[in-house]
Amino acid sequence: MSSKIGILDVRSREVLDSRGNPTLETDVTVEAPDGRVLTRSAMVPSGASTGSREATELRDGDSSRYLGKGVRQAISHLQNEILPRIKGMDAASQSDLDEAMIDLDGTALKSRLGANAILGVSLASARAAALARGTSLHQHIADLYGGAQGTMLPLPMMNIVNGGAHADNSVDIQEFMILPVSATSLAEAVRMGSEVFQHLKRILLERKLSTGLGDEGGFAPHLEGSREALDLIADATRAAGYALGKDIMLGLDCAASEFYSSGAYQLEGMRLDADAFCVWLAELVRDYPIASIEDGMAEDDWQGWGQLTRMIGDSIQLVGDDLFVTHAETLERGINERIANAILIKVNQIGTLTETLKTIRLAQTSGYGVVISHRSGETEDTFIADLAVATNAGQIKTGSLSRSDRTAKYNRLIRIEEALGEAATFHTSIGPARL
Ligand code: 2PG
Ligand code: MG
Repeated sequence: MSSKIGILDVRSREVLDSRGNPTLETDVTVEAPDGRVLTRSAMVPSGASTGSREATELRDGDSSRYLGKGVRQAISHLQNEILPRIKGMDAASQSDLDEAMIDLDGTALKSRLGANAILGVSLASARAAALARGTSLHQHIADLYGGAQGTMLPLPMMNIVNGGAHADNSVDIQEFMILPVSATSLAEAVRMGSEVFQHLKRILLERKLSTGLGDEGGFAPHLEGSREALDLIADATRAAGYALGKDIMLGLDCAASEFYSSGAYQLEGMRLDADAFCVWLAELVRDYPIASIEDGMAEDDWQGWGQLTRMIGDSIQLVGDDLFVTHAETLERGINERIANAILIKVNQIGTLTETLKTIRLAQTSGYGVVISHRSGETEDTFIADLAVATNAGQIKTGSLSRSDRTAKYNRLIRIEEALGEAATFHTSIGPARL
């Protein structure tokens, strides 16, 4: 009997993401070594504040359907090119499979076939292979990754106030996150986050501020600026009975590329050069217990990034998202130039599981922190929860404590923690996990 998990078929369809835009749901059917025919699926996420060097999300551009956002071209590439190439390949040989699709595409950013077409196959194949092997997805990915025990539950960074490209409010900073560092388990961290979230809602209501939600399920009221958002979160934390700076730390995603133009950072009515913006951020860190800042500087402002890293990189986590776009070579440049000290990992920024694991490996072996991340356009797919545990990433960013596209990931982590039982550990420090 062969031990191969042969790919029999691939199918894909347009389904809706959390913003109501179409995305791919891709099924991969395999034949297990014992002859069972099994099918598993994956859905592809989509960003709003995207880095300019991200892998290409192929959209039809046909304005008569879904305002041009249809993904039928990507689906037809799957049927006509990807399926004939990978049919019969072994779903357990993830790197061979991913390399075959990368070669077939032949472009740097997967723009010919579409990174969305390729990613769906890559993730669904991993799921099908796990099922055929009779193992959980996180264990299967841990086996692919090698070295990691795959038992560490990540510290969640919960985005409870949404701004920037994720909300139609007056807040320029994109994400205000809480990090429940005194939790002793993932389930407890989720409970703490939920309690702060509910108190925040009550406080917003009392102050006659909107409790409408942004794309990632955080509140999106009109506010004076970042300090008002941080003060509201501080009040909610205290009201929930937690000590800010002890039980709960704060995190930001500035998504600074979104408000950087003509060499200046333009936010909250100010126009700051890189020097002045670094000082502005350093003052926020001085005044609030902020433990992590993502995309504090714009993706093209490597000089500014270097300066920010020198200024506050020893005391807090600085996460590169649009800066590194989950790209190993770009991360390598960052490591060599001492830029940032952590990386955000998004599977659709790079387009295959194999390349994602390679970038995580590079970060971990270089002492950089790893934050596995959702996109603002998500689905009910929970792949990233398994990915975070499998690689002992230590941190995950997957939105607020509301909206099923966000809570699905927390709920999946709760189940993984329960299934791991005594073997489960929980990462409570910010920065690189001990491997
Ligand atoms: C980010 C992400 C996820 P988007 O900037 O980190 O929070 O947003 O998916 O819109 O790029
Ligand atoms: Mg970001």
